[in-house]
Amino acid sequence: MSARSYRFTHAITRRPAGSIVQGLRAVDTGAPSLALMSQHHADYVAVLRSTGASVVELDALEAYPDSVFVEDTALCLPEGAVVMRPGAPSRLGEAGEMAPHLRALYGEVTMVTGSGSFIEGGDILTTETEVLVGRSARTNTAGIAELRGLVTPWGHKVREVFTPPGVLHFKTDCSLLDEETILSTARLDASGCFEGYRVIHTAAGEEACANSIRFNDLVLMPAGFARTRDVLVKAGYAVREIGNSECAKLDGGMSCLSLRFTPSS
Ligand code: CIR
Repeated sequence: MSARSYRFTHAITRRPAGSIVQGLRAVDTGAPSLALMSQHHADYVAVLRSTGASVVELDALEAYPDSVFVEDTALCLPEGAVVMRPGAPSRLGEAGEMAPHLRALYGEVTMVTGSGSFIEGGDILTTETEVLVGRSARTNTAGIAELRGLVTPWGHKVREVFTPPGVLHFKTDCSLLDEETILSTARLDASGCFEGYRVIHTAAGEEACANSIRFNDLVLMPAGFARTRDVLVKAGYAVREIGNSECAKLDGGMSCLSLRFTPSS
């Protein structure tokens, strides 16, 4: 196996904007601190770079409060990138802002364009063998069908699954750990969507750390979830914990903060 689902030469991130205080959130638990979020963001970028990857840090986009969460703007595969159509109206324009940066690094960049198609990168988990896409309040069947049409010619299999009610994105509740292993909340795993994979559950009460990422040799997880961290360390993963208190106020975690890829052209 090539491990192309978690070995990456590149990542794109975007610095948080002052407008982050207006970012979307399911429940208001107070305004995020831009200073602390920026510090956590710098730590995150440093850990990505420590694996040897080249990390592009884009400037903050004040017009889009949630633009630090770049993952939702595109799906990056080895063969090419697909620019998403975010289902959150305030985020729709973010995708177009990302397109030129992807074109600078990729030979092939396509777009989801249908006016009724909505899809956000947070709903997409790419494993070694398939692309799982969760229907959610942000991602609909039309968006998934359009994505399937774009990536099938590149040799990818798209499987439509669903995001549990009340959960923002599919990947809010899961992450890829290696070729065969998924970190998942018990509630998402109960849907049966990971049949055939080895699944490690987040510890009870630690569901908020399911949004972690495997990036080259490291697993980046939000700080503060000791029981799940210990399970991962015991299972042999090299874990790095990153402060996530401010992004968590906006329902964001480790995956949202980067696009991770190895362009093949
Ligand atoms: C939003 O609601 O769109 C942002 N506040 C959080 C986006 C998190 N993105 C992700 O999980 N991929």
